[in-house]
Amino acid sequence: MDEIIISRAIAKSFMDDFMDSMEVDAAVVGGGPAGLTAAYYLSRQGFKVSLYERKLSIGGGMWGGGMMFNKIVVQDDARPILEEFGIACREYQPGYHVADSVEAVSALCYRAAKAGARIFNLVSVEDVMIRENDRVTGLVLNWSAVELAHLHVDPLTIRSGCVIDATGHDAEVCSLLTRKTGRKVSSSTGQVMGEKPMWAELAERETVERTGEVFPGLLAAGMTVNAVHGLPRMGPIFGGMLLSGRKAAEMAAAMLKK
Ligand code: 48F
Repeated sequence: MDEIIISRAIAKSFMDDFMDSMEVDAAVVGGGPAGLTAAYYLSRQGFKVSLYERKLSIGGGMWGGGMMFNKIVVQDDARPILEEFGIACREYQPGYHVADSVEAVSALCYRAAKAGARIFNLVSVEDVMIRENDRVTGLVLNWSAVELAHLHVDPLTIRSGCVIDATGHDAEVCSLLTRKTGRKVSSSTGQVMGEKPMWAELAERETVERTGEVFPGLLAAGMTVNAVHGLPRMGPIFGGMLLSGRKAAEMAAAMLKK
């Protein structure tokens, strides 16, 4: 065993993937359930997709289920998505299906990667690229370690046909867009309004209904939708995240085909 060959294999393979991802069809920010689902459905259709996740582990807020009881609940509408991913679930009572959160995250991650999505963990999106036609055309990336250590290191940039903000409760891409450029997103105030108190039924319905383009070239999926539009949170029911991710993929695909 030669350590240098191992090191070369890692560095070269990573750089090949990174170089090949400099221009993609869709860039997903955030590796929670919404982002992973969107990445899977887009990749499965043959689109070139990269996903950036700030943390070491992919999965966002799904690992911990509810209050660290590592089970999740989904409603009837979302059960076919669990089945599509091969995630076992059982009906707890009519309309409420329970799955294991560790199995669910693992399956979402595995199937997204197998479908062809390039998943880059430990990478933070710190800015967007906007071009003359006032459209989001790419992302500005840096290592999360740089961010955490507050190092003054300039980032790198990728070009993308569209961007999906799936960064969860903080709606980070939408927030930085409004903050840095003064431009408005499609919420009623034009700003990221912030999520409202818990109301599972309403939040689950609206998160799916309001999933979509919030600025030219930029779509919101998952909890980002609730944060942008000032919708309630829903807690550990995850069907809306999966359905929103799938809808974002459908809308992105339609946009890319134009
Ligand atoms: O928070 P997260 O799981 O968002 P989601 O997919 O699902 C929300 C649920 O987990 C739950 C809920 C609904 O049941 O209330 O909270 O909408 O995943 C978002 C991921 O985005 C990453 C973050 O680390 C997390 O894993 N992230 C956030 N900002 C950035 C980022 C950024 N600037 N760059 C890269 N990754």
